[in-house]
Amino acid sequence: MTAVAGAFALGASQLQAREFRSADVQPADYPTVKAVQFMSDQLKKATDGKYSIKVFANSQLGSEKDTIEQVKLGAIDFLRVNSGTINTICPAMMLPVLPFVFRDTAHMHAVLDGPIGDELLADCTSHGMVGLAFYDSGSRSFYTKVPIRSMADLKGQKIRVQQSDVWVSMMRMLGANATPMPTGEVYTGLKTGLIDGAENNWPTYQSSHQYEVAKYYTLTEHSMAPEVLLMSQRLYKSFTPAEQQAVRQAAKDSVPYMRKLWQEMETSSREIVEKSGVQVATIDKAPFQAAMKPVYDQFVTDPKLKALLVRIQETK
Ligand code: BDP
Repeated sequence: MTAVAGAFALGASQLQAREFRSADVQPADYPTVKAVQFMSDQLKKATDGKYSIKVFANSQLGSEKDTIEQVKLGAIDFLRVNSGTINTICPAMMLPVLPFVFRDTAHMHAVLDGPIGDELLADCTSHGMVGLAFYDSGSRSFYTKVPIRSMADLKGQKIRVQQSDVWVSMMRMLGANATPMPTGEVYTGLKTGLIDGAENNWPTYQSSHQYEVAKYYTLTEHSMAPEVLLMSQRLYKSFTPAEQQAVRQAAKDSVPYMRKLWQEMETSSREIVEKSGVQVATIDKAPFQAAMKPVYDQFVTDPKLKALLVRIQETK
């Protein structure tokens, strides 16, 4: 009798089993993609096989801008995106993008792992999404076809940026010409000369092969814009409270896993790039910090955001 009941229960849950779709612009072996696959395994265990997630890597479901719209509508279930693009929808997400806002990785983790991180994620809730977790993305530096020895060398350079006003403004403040475009188009843009340079972390620079076409990497480390994992609010609302808890937990559990992969890839990507003959240069960051500072007053005007910014800066 028990065995029959058990078998029936299994059949019922199999009937209901659902595989959700998650979008990512990065390639299949990138830490963000692997982390969401890890999360899927956790979720599957926690829901007795009912729910799992399939990650569509490599911009298969569209650019970040497009997939943000789709997750808002509920057409895509999950989305791993960068704070640099999602801030066009959830304004609080602009704060972790701001130039030199984090002193270092430890400061960033202290902010994002605590209540401030939860408040930043919650800002997406009123926009049809539920923010689940932050993932690391290291720091972003410029890479160009010509050496950048001082800030003046960026003047007039066509620099690709993420599709967001705050990035366009930051480039203007440095004297560069901002060219917003989806990440999937940057390699070709560099190769054809549509743009002169871009800025990103080691793993993106390497895995996208951009290092083969823009061979001067200058360590400005001007932004630590983290990655964000979101889901459609419509889907979230269709879950029972226990399922909502399970999905949040699975997302949180994937964070340490992601961080380990991230550290490994930062090192290996840098090695690959340096071995290929890319010229890596350090530079005095102070002029960059000073030139980009007005972006704070320009974009952080809402009193709530201002208060959050102060809390970020005061976090030990
Ligand atoms: C990478 C992020 C990716 C962004 C990309 C960009 O992982 O999500 O799309 O930067 O610059 O670091 O657009």
